[in-house]
Amino acid sequence: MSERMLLFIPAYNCEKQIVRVLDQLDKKIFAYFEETLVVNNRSTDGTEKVVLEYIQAHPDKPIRLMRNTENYGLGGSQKMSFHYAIDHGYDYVCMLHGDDQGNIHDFLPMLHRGIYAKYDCVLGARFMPGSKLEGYSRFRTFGNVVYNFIFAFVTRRRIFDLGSGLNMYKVKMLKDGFFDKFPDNLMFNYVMILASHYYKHSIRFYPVSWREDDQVSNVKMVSQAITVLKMAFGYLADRESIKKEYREVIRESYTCEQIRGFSQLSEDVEKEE
Ligand SMILES: Nc1nc2c(ncn2[C@@H]2O[C@H](COP(=O)(O)OP(=O)(O)O)[C@@H](O)[C@H]2O)c(=O)[nH]1
Ligand SMILES: [Mg+2]
Repeated sequence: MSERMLLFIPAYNCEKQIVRVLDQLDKKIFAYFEETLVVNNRSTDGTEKVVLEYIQAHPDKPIRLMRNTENYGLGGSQKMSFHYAIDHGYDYVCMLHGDDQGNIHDFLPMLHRGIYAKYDCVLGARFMPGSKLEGYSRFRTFGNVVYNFIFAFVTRRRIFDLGSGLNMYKVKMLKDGFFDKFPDNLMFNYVMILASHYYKHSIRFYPVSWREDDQVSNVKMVSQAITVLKMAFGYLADRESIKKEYREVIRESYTCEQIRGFSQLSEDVEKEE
């Protein structure tokens, strides 16, 4: 494998779903991804315990369990993982949410065809021809489509999702840390879309499936909708605002500790391929 790819799974209080996500990871997936980081964002449930047990029961899977030094939010967990990818010499970094709403296999045709190589990022899209939604209310879908249009107006390009849980980024594009001051919460990806306009990143939306069954969404719909709208129009009024401090808590760095690695044996096998 000449291109090195990292998969990371942000996980926060998803003890019921995380095992199903790890079960998605099979030989086809590991043919592309050298290692998978499960990033436990200081869950208060049994997330860490079930992941630990899973790694012990599946020594053949190159899965590493990490724990953030503090709860960094979803945006902060992405920053931590992006920097891990940069520091460890990866070429691509892919995120898959830990609550089993998406499916990494949706990206296989994209990986197989090498589409990722032609863009700075490939963003999983839930609201695009070819996407599949399960358990999403019409109201929620409608709200998302309206917001996609607003962001399309602001960024002057078609937008099919503001932040699904399955995205792939070229590490080269992340190296200067342009995202370090972006929000640490669930709004991180919205600002990433605005930034792609400012920094002229090339984006490819790719249709994915997304389901909601036993997951609890933490998106506080109304308050978040208003904040997001302010961000979009704030950027429209002043594009330099993309460089401002978006966080509530300012941090120097985003760090984690390893709770459990994978066996040397599987690491050696990986290297030989
Ligand atoms: N809400 C929340 N999710 C986090 C955090 N850290 C990691 N995550 C993970 O981020 C993903 C998205 O969160 P979720 O609340 O499901 O948002 P949504 O699916 O985008 O509506 C889930 O897989 C969580 O496990 C955090 O601090 N807060
Ligand atoms: Mg979710």
